[in-house]
Amino acid sequence: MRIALLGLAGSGKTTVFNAVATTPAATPPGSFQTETHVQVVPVRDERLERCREIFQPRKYTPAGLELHDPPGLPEGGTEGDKERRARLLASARENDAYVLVVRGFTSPQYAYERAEADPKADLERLVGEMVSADYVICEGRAQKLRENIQRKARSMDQDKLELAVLERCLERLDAGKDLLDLELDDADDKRLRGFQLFSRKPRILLLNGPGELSADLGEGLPLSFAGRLAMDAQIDAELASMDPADRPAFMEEFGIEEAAADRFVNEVYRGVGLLSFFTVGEDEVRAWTIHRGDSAVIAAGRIHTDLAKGFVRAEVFPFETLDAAGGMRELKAQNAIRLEPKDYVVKDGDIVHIRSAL
Ligand SMILES: Nc1nc2c(ncn2[C@@H]2O[C@H](COP(=O)(O)OP(=O)(O)OP(=O)(O)O)[C@@H](O)[C@H]2O)c(=O)[nH]1
Ligand SMILES: [Mg+2]
Repeated sequence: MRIALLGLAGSGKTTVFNAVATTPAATPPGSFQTETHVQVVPVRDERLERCREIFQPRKYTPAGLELHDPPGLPEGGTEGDKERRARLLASARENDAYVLVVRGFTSPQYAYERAEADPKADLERLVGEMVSADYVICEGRAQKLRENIQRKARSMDQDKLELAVLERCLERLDAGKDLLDLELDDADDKRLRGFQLFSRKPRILLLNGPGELSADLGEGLPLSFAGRLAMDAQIDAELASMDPADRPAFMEEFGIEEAAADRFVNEVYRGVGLLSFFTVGEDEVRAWTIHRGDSAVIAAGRIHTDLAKGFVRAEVFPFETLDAAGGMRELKAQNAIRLEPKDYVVKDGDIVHIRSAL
């Protein structure tokens, strides 16, 4: 899973990145950022830790979210600003989901158009940029297809089908509607996938600052949110940079109940509809991320494409059964391992072993 932080310049994305990631970004917050920071954020899971205890594996690999922190979208209406925004958005398209970071703190130290926070206005602006970037892509391609059809190009039949789905998208974008809940058959979904539209991907709203998340933030916009959270990233980043031994006292002082990384990961998992399944053994105990509703053969493919190709059956049992049994020998004695076919829907916390003919 590849997740990107998107926001206006100086909304605190890099500070959020530092609060969530294991090591701080190369460009410190507040300085001019040109590169995208990337880091895999480990998904902490007590169930996996218990598996480690049981198997004492040589290798231990938690699930990870690949987090990207690109430079922010500059404000300003010059041609240069517009081009830079377009370029930054274009390079952010290949992510699976987005966390939209809006500034909820006042700061005179950064080159903002205004020092005061106005999360509602900033969010409207950001969403507007994303939607119009999608519009430009759909319209540009639709124009090209209309020309092809008019001159009866060889690809005309396919072009007509593609144009039809793009026109449905354009109509919705025009009406200020999301494309996430636009129901498409598999063929149309595939036709659209290559465009990597923001409006077809899940987003989470993150208010960065000391304030509470007001219930109406994010309402009534053309893009909807699958999850919402507030974070005082500067404090959380400071916490993340501390010696683990000093953290509890700091958390107590600032009334922080859960580390930002865990809240962030949980909200992304919940919002995007992700779950973890585990593979276990003395060699390795490992967690894998898939989407809710994914089948056993998709899970197999996450581990290795050969396992999906040669899929015979999946041996499955829930983590809780192993936890209660205390070990594999006890579990086997209880006959608790099920054999499941390709289309079995994998559950969160399933422990899976793929039987493959390859
Ligand atoms: N008071 C306060 N300041 C913050 C917070 N988060 C970030 N800042 C400050 O805001 C400024 C911008 O923070 P960055 O994290 O660099 O913001 P950014 O979105 O990564 O900026 P760009 O990469 O330039 O778009 C820095 O001076 C931060 O110290 C916060 O939660 N509270
Ligand atoms: Mg930054």
